[in-house]
Amino acid sequence: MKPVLNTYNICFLGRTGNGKSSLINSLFGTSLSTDPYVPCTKILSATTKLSDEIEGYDSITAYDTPGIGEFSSIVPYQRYYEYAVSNSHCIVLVTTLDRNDASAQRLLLSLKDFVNEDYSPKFVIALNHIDSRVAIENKEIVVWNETANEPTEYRQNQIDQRIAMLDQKFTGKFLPFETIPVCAIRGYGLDRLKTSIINK
Ligand SMILES: Nc1nc2c(ncn2[C@@H]2O[C@H](COP(=O)(O)OP(=O)(O)OP(=O)(O)O)[C@@H](O)[C@H]2O)c(=O)[nH]1
Ligand SMILES: [Mg+2]
Repeated sequence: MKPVLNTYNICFLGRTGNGKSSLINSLFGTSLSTDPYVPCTKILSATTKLSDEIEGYDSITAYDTPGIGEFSSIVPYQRYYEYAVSNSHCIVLVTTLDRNDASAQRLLLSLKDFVNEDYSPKFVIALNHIDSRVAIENKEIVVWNETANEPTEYRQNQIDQRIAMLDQKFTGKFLPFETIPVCAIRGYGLDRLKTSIINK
């Protein structure tokens, strides 16, 4: 008998360094390579974990993709993106507070025809790196409440503004979505992100 896994597939896309591999590691306990300085993921990887978290599925598969922005065109990795998107029940765009969204918008536009209608896939934007530091006139602003492990009020205002900006930029361009603020390395927002990813 040939065993079959009925697996729920999740594809992570986004600019290099935005934290796709880190988020997968935090969400699913994997050990994918990450790097603070140089583009890290160079091939498509699929990690499958047995799970009864999603009704009707035996496992969860996370597709980690190479980041966009490393080359002036996305052609070198395009086939990976097309394959992962066409096999996914949920597509996660990982972004940051940085306002540079043009490359992600172009990528999603190029992948629209590869969405698998049979899966009625979800689309989620993970707003990562929300603990990134900021200095104004050489004075560092406190953006993270270490005790509560959550953004400070100052940072929460920026997050709210960024979410409104993402609504403007991505609504009607790919699939309906919700944006979840997260911090991969501090474990913030991960339960909410997971719920959004797996709730059909
Ligand atoms: N401060 C902070 N650092 C983060 C966060 N998420 C990821 N990082 C760091 O950012 C760097 C890049 O993260 P990766 O997970 O390698 O990013 P990636 O999107 O997979 O990058 P590519 O594989 O090049 O596409 C690593 O050094 C991570 O430790 C976060 O929320 N906050
Ligand atoms: Mg990576």
